[in-house]
Amino acid sequence: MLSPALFYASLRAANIDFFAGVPDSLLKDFCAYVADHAAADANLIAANEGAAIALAAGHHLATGRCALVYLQNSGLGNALNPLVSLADSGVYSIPMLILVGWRGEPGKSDEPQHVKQGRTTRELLDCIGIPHEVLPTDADETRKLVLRATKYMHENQSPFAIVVSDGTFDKYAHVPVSSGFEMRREDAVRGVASKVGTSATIVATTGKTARELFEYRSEAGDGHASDFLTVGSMGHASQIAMAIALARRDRQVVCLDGDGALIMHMGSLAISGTNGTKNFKHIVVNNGAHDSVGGQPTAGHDINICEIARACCYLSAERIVEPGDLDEAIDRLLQTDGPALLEIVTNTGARSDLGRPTISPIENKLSFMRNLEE
Ligand SMILES: Cc1ncc(C[n+]2csc(CCOP(=O)(O)OP(=O)(O)O)c2C)c(N)n1
Repeated sequence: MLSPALFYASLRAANIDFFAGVPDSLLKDFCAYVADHAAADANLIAANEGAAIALAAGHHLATGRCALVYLQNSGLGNALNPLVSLADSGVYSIPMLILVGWRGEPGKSDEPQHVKQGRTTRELLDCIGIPHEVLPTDADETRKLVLRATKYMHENQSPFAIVVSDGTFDKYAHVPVSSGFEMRREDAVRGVASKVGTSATIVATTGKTARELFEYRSEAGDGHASDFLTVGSMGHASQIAMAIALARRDRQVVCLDGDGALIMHMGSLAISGTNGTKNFKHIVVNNGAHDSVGGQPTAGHDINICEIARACCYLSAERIVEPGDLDEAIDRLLQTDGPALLEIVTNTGARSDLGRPTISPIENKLSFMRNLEE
């Protein structure tokens, strides 16, 4: 295993001292080390992976140095456009080092949403002409790789990628900061699912929200047909929900979103606010973190999501913090005309024994579509 400290030191020795990215579970120990050791203004958790590429580009334009961009391979799609139309040697030719968490690596078992992404990660990098190597666990080999990458970036003035297999990094003891809020995401998810029941439709966001919803439904004997789990496609649950709400105006359609996901594609709020129908209800469980992949902070607790929603033409937006307010707030949301938003502010954290959906995405889709036809 590789020490995050050693990798960080190798990067610093190569003059890489600006970091931007979207966190990933495979990179969480390295990301936690960077968070504890880089200055706050030298480690920006970006809205999405494309924005992280743009931050690295801006850093290079201002300083002439290369930044490190960290991302899960799921985020390569978000990064693709600025990689080929900004950083590419045929356009502005901007060097940067890209650290890619390799979910779904061939030969390792992973969730369905990671399988194709994992199989095509290196092909995708080949296809856009970004050279890449797998991060070794040996200290000397790692230092040599960083030197090779640096030499390439300087000589070619273009990006280089390092792909990181599961289990590469040693554990780094990171003490998560408690925001002090009483509720946890799971309290909110369970509260919503029990109130909304199965007559309404829920579209849940990527990560532990969908997993907690799935577990609640199994325990409650509700079945899973009224929920769409959106196991991948982070940030897009609200638009899936909105289009369902448009097509099925007789149904309450609830998007159960996360703050990281909301921020990732925040532009969709404007579209939901201006096109969302009466039956479109948007719940954001705001724990101020990318909790599902290690608890790295988002801007969620610093921004005013309700004000943003109102400014985007949502007809109403309410924020609750106290567990005792949850039931009534959900009742109000369901009774109010949409597009309407409810922000539930929570702390981070999840049960360590949280399970994963035991039905496949296709089973989820088919039973969900059958349920919608009823
Ligand atoms: C495009 C993309 N980038 C990154 C990820 C990795 N990822 C999965 S869940 C998650 C965090 C989601 O944060 P939030 O929406 O706030 O929900 P929370 O986990 O805090 O409940 C991340 C970064 C992903 N699945 N897809």
